[in-house]
Amino acid sequence: MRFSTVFALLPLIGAAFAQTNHVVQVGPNGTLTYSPSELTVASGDTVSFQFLSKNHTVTQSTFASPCSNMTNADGTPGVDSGFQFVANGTTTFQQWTITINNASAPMWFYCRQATPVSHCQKGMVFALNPTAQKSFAAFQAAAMATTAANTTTGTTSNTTTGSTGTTGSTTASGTDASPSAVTTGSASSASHIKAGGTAGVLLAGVAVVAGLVL
Ligand SMILES: *[C@@H]1O[C@H](CO)[C@@H](O)[C@H](O)[C@H]1NC(C)=O
Ligand SMILES: *[C@@H]1O[C@H](CO)[C@@H](O)[C@H](O)[C@H]1NC(C)=O
Ligand SMILES: *[C@@H]1O[C@H](CO)[C@@H](O)[C@H](O)[C@H]1NC(C)=O
Ligand SMILES: *[C@@H]1O[C@H](CO)[C@@H](O)[C@H](O)[C@H]1NC(C)=O
Ligand SMILES: *[C@@H]1O[C@H](CO)[C@@H](O)[C@H](O)[C@H]1NC(C)=O
Ligand SMILES: *[C@@H]1O[C@H](CO)[C@@H](O)[C@H](O)[C@H]1NC(C)=O
Ligand SMILES: *[C@@H]1O[C@H](CO)[C@@H](O)[C@H](O)[C@H]1NC(C)=O
Ligand SMILES: [Cu+2]
Repeated sequence: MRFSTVFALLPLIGAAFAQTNHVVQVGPNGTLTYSPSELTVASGDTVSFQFLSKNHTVTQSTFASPCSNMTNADGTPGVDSGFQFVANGTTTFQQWTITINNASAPMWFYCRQATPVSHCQKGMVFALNPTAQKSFAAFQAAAMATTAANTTTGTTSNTTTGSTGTTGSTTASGTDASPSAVTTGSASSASHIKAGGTAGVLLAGVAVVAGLVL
């Protein structure tokens, strides 16, 4: 009886610390896409973005403004991988990993590359834990309907907000992802990976992940 109780608890302990790493390819086969384009993940899971072509970013935005940087309620910016250039013929690729702290808060991302075309307006967006009300399809459709003015500061003639063309309008929708929704390693902590490598050796943001392994 005593032993069966102990063994019965083990799977629960394992589940409490279960943590899955999800891999998202950025620009596979030279396309302006994230693959997959949406994921449903659990709190504590990690998502590793692998930059496979061109010169893309993974940048947090909001459902309301898909192609603009997110600003958190406390004024800090959302997470951003920075530009990750991939030279032709590259065989090792940069990877950027984030840890999801709150699976109940959907998170929205876009590619900031605007040259020679806006990748976001081409539909290069990504969603974590979208909902029926706020779906990936709706998010991507809004991104593709974005005008160039949204991604360029200082050029809009819209003065109704009182602050010209900055990210002021994005703070209003910052509740989509609280500051605690994600923990991330910086772009400089991105690890090198080889094509076809396995997820087990790819984790960046080691400090966060290690905190879960007790
Ligand atoms: C990339 O191309 C390869 C070979 O054609 C194909 O197997 C793979 O599914 C493609 N990947 C994506 C994400 O389209
Ligand atoms: C990547 O794109 C950014 C933004 O367009 C640009 O500033 C940067 O120079 C590019 N990097 C390379 C290596 O071309
Ligand atoms: C783009 O800007 C327009 C006008 O300011 C705004 O109505 C619209 O919501 C913005 N769209 C996105 C996707 O940010
Ligand atoms: C978006 O965020 C990045 C990274 O912090 C920054 O370099 C860029 O200037 C921001 N873009 C806008 C339009 O604010
Ligand atoms: C890489 O190859 C593609 C396809 O051949 C080409 O369009 C692009 O200009 C090349 N990029 C660089 C940086 O050489
Ligand atoms: C997680 O996100 C949901 C939805 O935004 C929010 O209601 C909840 O307070 C958040 N939980 C924590 C612990 O931050
Ligand atoms: C100007 O900005 C306001 C507030 O963001 C928005 O409601 C309005 O639709 C915008 N007008 C135009 C013409 O973009
Ligand atoms: Cu891109």
